[in-house]
Amino acid sequence: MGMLISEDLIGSLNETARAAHEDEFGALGRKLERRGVDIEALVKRAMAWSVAVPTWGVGTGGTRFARFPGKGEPRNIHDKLADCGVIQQLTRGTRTVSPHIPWDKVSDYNALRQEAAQDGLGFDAVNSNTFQDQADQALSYRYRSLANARSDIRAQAVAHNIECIEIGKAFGSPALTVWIGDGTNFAGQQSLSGMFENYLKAMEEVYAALPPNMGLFIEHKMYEPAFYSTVISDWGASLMAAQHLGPQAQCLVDLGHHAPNVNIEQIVARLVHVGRLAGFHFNDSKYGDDDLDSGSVDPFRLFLVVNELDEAEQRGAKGFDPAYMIDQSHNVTDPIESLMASAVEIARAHMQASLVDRKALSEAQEANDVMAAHRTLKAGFLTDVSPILAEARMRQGGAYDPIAAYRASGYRDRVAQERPEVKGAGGGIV
Ligand code: AOS
Ligand code: ZN
Ligand code: ZN
Ligand code: ZN
Repeated sequence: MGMLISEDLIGSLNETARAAHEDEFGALGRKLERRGVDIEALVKRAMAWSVAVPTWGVGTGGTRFARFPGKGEPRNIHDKLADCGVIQQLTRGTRTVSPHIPWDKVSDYNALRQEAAQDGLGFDAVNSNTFQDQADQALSYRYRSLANARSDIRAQAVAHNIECIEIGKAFGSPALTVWIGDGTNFAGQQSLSGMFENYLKAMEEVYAALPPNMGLFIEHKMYEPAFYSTVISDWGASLMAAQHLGPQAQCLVDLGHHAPNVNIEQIVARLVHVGRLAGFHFNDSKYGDDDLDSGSVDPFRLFLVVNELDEAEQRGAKGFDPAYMIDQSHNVTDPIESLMASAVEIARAHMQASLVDRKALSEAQEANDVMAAHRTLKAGFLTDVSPILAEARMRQGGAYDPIAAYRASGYRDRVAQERPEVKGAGGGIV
């Protein structure tokens, strides 16, 4: 498919913005120089950054109450790849997609890999799905999957995950991500310890099917869809499972999957310490797993999490190689716009964290100079790094303003002509 948005259009819009951009980029460069920071090194760092887009994220999400589809919804994985290609073309910071099985099921995964490569995309972790029933499925997951009390249902869930590993091999995916909805809604419904043990036994079989270069990412979530108990509810259960399974198992942190006010950056620090941080699902939230756009509610919290990652990277923490993905549900915006804005906000947090003077910070911490330490950290957050992000995008052929370029391109109207309108229905997508 190649370039989805006209390169001439991107180029001419960038030219229009050029004079103002150079002025602002120059001013930021001088400001950073006074702090002893080389802006050129930061631009290179920004250019190397990438976060994966989930294939399901380009479709309109929903809640359990309703879904309101937009114009030109992607009909299949091919349309989804095209939309992801647009996001990458304009932002140049989303080089991979994270597929979901069975939603992205096709007959030839190698062909799909080629197709994605034409849009400049590779594949990130494969996500399995045993939280829904599929049409052709023998046994129901109503009472859940890998932790089910029934061994035949567990076996079906294991087989699905092993199929996902096989698909991941064809994609060149670095990992399989397993998030399950398993848990209970009634006290006494199941044995709390029995469910965890069933889960571990089932996951042992999944783990045994991994090729040596593939990770097994365990994603915890405090509650929902199960509301009384959840099998993998927190990083404690996740870490126990990972340590039980072996070195290829790691803990994935979704920012929406914790109790309100939990210090997620400290969880990150603990998982880095033990060498088990698989990576992230980025989003923002106010109450729970709201799946709002990254950085839209509390950009400082996003910064604090990314700051922990930057700190771990700078000091060369052992085994530190996390996978980054966006995991959001876009209900009231064009998903392509939301994903581009989110990719930019995550990249912004990465740049802000890169600006933290780690030496000054550890000196202030050593001296117990609380205010100096805080101000040193905050200085990163308070720097407007927009010109660096724009420069990094434009040097790679991306857009000065991705959303403005997307709107000017008329892409959504164009695809709406080929993609028939879908009517909204009830229950949505997580
Ligand atoms: C569910 O709450 C999790 O965030 C999952 O990571 C993800 O949203 C799901 O696997 C997508 O279907
Ligand atoms: Zn109500
Ligand atoms: Zn997630
Ligand atoms: Zn979630």
